[in-house]
Amino acid sequence: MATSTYAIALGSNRWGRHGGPAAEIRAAIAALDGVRAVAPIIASAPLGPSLRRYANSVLLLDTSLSPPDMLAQLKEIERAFGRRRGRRWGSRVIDLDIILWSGGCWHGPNLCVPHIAFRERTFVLRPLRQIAPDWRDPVTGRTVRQLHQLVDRARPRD
Ligand code: A4P
Ligand code: MG
Repeated sequence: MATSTYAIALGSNRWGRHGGPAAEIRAAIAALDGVRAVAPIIASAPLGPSLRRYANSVLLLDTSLSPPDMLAQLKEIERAFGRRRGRRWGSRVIDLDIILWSGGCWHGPNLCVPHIAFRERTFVLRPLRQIAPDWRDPVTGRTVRQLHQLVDRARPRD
């Protein structure tokens, strides 16, 4: 089966069974198959109502999984890590989002790729730029490097 590449964003702002947010991120990376690049973990100020700071990273992985199957695997890891369903944007042990897929766009009932909000998020674009600066967003035609420069200019802090 054909292999494709995904960029997956990881976020945590709660302690879990593996330790603090950065430890939870490292454990989630270890739980995934096909990982070929991982950006250094950063600390970021929370976007939204949560008060706790986040640890964030982005990784690239190669797999033959379709986008819905990839999402199912990410949700399974979130469950195994003890993420509770609750308030949207609430504190979480681990949040795993599909940011980009080498196949381009995917629109399903529970899945939209590219991730709808990634172009505005420094905590996604900064790590993503370190591992995939030239990846082109299929919607805007801009590279990750260009998208990062745009948010950085708009909001120099963070
Ligand atoms: N879904 C649709 N498209 C995707 C995709 N590309 N990747 C659906 C993953 N999931 C996708 O997400 C809700 C549903 O979105 C999923 O079941 C899936 O079917 P969720 O992760 O279960 O819920 P959520 O995380 O509460 O909502 P959402 O929209 O993912 O929240 P965000 O936008 O991810 O925001 N601040 C900092 N500094 N760092 C962070 O990491 N994260 C959030 C969460 C807020 N503030 C943050 C951070
Ligand atoms: Mg999410």
